[in-house]
Amino acid sequence: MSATPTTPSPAPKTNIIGLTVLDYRGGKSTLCAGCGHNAISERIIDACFEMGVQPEGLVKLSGIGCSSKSPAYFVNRSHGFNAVHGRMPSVASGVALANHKMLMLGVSGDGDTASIGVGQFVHLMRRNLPIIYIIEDNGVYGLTKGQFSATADVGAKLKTGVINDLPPIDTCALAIQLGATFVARSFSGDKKQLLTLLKAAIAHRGTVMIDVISPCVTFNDHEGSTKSYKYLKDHDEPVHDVGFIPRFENIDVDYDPGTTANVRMHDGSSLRLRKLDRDYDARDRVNALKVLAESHDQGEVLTGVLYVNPEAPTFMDVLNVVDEPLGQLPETMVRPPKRVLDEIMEELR
Ligand SMILES: Cc1ncc(C[n+]2csc(CCOP(=O)(O)OP(=O)(O)O)c2C)c(N)n1
Ligand code: SF4
Ligand SMILES: [Mg+2]
Repeated sequence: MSATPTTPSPAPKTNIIGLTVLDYRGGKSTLCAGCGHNAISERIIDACFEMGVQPEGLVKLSGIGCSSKSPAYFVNRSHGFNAVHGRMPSVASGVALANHKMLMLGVSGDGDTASIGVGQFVHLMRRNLPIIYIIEDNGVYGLTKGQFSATADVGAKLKTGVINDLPPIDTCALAIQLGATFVARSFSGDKKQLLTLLKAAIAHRGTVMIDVISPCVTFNDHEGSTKSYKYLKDHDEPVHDVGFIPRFENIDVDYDPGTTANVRMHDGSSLRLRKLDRDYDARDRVNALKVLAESHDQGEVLTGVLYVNPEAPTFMDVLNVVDEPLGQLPETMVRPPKRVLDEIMEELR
């Protein structure tokens, strides 16, 4: 009896560097099923695959929290550093200085960033260090059973009935005010928008800060929560449709010049902002702060690219860092000769 011929399965899709999406996978998530953080990890995998990120050229950084566990769930083949609670920015600064050729991706939580880590966060934002800094924002400390964080809205209610009466820190407004050069807000449930933002973030040179509302299904997804799936679905207000054109794809010019702003990124790719009824220019910093304040007063969650400035010098430009990674320079280049050290000692006499 002859065996029935089997049709070969199609070869998996590969990206510009010949890898499949499986090459960007991480370990199995131990977070709660339905946690917004899991959806964000999936989008990071898709964005790295679609942008052809070299896994070994990626450094994943985080602090402490459910959100900060996420880097274990994407791009296994990269480097990773899980810092102390709220202290990821100083570790990231060290990594950037040691090897600025790496792509740096930080994942933090609203507690890790806006509560214990706010001191480090503000200094990171004012340096324009090349890093993608994602806040997985659920308004609570998920890992320690759901206490309010500093991004919780006034009047938000915990499962236990406790009401928050302190005003929230708007991390996007803070980042814009302090000098971050790509500031966006999104929602873990908005696959298309989040993927587009992450792809644009990978192409940006400078500090990218994306606050992603990411519901905690275990402690903050009930009636009265302002970071729940239902609240976001009812109050999400996109500032524009976001389109991103990577440099290695054909540029399909299907925009209307009267209603679209194109922003050219440093790697030659461009970010396309399609304005809807609101005449929004993401390059206007003062206006970005104004619309954020207005939307907050109206109880809206503005999503999209709120502010972008692709021309600002990065921390590496300001420091005039040599092109070769500092961590790879030979000792002969980093150690001053005895004569120079003797001169310094002489000056100190
Ligand atoms: C120095 C220090 N203080 C407190 C804690 C306890 N702790 C662990 S995670 C966490 C908050 C995490 O909240 P968030 O960053 O919002 O992450 P989520 O779990 O909500 O994703 C706290 C207070 C700690 N680990 N270390
Ligand atoms: S406790 Fe909340 S934040 Fe933590 S994994 Fe579960 S749903 Fe996510
Ligand atoms: Mg949190």
